[in-house]
Amino acid sequence: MALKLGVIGIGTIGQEHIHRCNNILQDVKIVAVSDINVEVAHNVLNRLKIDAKVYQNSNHMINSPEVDAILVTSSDSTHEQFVLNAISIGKSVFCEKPLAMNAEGCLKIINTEMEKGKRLVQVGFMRQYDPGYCALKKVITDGKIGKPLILHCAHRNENVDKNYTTEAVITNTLIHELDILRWLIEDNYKTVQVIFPRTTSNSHANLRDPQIFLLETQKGIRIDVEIFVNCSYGYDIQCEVVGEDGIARLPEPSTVQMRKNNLLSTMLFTHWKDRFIDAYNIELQSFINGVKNEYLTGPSAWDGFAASIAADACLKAQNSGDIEIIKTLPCPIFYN
Ligand code: ISE
Repeated sequence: MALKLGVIGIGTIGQEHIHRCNNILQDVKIVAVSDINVEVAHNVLNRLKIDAKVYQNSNHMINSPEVDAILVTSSDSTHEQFVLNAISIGKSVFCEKPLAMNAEGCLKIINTEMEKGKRLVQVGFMRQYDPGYCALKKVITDGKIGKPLILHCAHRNENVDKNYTTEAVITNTLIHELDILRWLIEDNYKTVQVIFPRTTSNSHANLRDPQIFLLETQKGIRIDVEIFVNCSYGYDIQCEVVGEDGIARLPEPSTVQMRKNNLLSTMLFTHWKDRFIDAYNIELQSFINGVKNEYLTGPSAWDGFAASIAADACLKAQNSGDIEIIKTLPCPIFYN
């Protein structure tokens, strides 16, 4: 029997997930969606040719016996409460990142999940399923470049809208790096400092762009992450690991090479939904299988919490200009 899903929020990622659930993935059906704007929701469902019930009140949808599990794809600041509402009645939730706006919010989710006695939450850290990052991790864990010493990373978006702020660089974008780098090198963060280079003239009033995050891990690895969300040339994710015996780089996604007009070129993606399409498909299928088998294995609420502890320190460092401590807690057996 197909897993019956209800989706909260039908922005870009909500629409992408609805489409993949009903057209690409196995054993799943979108039966309901909720959005404050019911008319827009109906229009989106018509366009996607999906027959699902539309709710204005997301909590009514969460409580509906017609819905087995929930996808939270609403705006970032609403995630925490929807996840809490769903897991309090024992329903599994796939929640887009960030799990909550700070570590305190993630901790509430962790405590509720642990009280329920089983994993109910998977966080949308899709890069853990990206074939490129998985291959890079294998090179590191196989010891091919020796112990990692330094990581150079960049996360560039072509542009962002006017609502995007200096803080959102951390809570909405850097949060992916904070998760994936911790996963990649199996280490926790110790400190962070934020550097603001000259701001691009493509930015706007409430956004300092680009920003550089200098992180140190507990094993002494140094990481620099450039976040540049108005880079204007495309969507570009870079990661280079400098090890004792060699260097390993995240592979470029493969696109066709062209020779034309005196140029040798390959296409760059312009949007994250295309760059990470395989990872999104695999992560969501893993959630669906996990709920059906009553055993979730994907990025957990603890991963969401660990990334948010680091994000909180990054926010502090943005304001202080100092090196801020990242206080990591030991992971409970429940999440091992
Ligand atoms: C967006 O929400 C994502 O999750 C993308 O992966 C990230 O690259 C982008 O910066 C975010 O705004």
